[in-house]
Amino acid sequence: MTREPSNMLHLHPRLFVARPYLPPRQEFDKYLDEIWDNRILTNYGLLHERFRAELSQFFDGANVTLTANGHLALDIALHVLDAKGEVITTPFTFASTTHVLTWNGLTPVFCDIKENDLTLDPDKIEALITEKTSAIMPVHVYGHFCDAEKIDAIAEKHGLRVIYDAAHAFGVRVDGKSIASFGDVSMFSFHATKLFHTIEGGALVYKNSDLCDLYEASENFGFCKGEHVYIGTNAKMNEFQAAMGLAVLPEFDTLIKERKELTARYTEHLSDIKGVRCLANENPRVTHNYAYMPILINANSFGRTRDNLFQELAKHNINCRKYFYPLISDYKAYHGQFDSGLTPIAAKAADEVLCLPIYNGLSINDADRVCNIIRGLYNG
Ligand code: T4K
Repeated sequence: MTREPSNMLHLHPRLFVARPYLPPRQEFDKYLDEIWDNRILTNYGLLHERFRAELSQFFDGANVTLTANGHLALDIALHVLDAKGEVITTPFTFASTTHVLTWNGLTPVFCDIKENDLTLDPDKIEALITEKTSAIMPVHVYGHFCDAEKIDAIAEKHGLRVIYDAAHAFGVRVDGKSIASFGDVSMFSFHATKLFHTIEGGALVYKNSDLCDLYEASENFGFCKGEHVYIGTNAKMNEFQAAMGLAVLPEFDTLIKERKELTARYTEHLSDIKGVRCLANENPRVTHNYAYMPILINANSFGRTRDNLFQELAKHNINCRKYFYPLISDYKAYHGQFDSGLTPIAAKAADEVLCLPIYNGLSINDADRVCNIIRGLYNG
């Protein structure tokens, strides 16, 4: 495969790692009309409650607390579950997962990940548990299902809470049941870059109905049934966000179908290139959401580093992302506090990973073009 001549580059539209799906305007407008009619903009309006009910159904009847974004949802979960001291988590994630711990005065204890799917390695958790450990916070990274049965069993044995960062895992099902059925609580992000979004937004999904009041009050200044029973923050989802959620949710199956086709195309065209590994969703128990299209570049076999490939693709107007580089333990913000040498698989993944464009509106031809350019850059 030859490289595209430089005078052709401008003919191609810019590709992004992610793009929000925007529903037909009339679908959104019909909810805006309701907002204009009743002038309730926030604080548990009708759209919020309708959206919450629809999501609860989507999550097999679980309890749902809607939030302004996913990060604040994690924050609330830590407070509600009374996390203290040390929390075992992965360094291979977005800043939010770790920052929410340190911001709350908790100590992240980084556990390495599994080579096959880059989720937390349950076999390495127990060695990290101390008398200060209060919780485990795994991440279903790229929507890949963590080894949740094992993680939950370890937590139960040691009396720990489990808060799943399921920011990427909306719609994933395991043995036919929602991925939110594991742990104490799961957090979903509805940020614009996510496959399902409410502009900004998030949700906590949990089974324990005894905690509903506490979750709800925690995002509303601690108000519960008209009284300040608890101490809380402000993380409520507003009516415009709920309107977007209501307009996008009916399209969920179509969006997943498009992503599945794109993923299959990428995988088919990239799998035989030496040094390129598609991080496949291989678990047969899992119905995937194809949230991201991560590949791992082995520089020795491919003949170029991940960083070089990233730059070359950018020259072709293809804007990928190094989700997740640098490893959180190597962030400047945490200088001198962690040793990424203790999580070698995560460190290697951070150096090799590249997320390719995947979103509604990206055509199969676009995916082919990305693959052809990568093939042309093979230098082994
Ligand atoms: N835990 C995990 C594991 C997470 O990944 C995240 C968020 C969270 C927790 C926290 O959830 P939230 O509080 O965000 O709900 C993006 C997102 O901002 C962030 O939500 C997400 N993870 C993270 C993985 O990706 P950036 O800095 O890469 O986003 P940005 O603005 O550079 O956008 C990426 C591409 O998307 C751009 O090239 C253009 C396109 N884009 C973006 C926006 C915002 C659009 O086309 N339209 C848009 O409106 O972090």
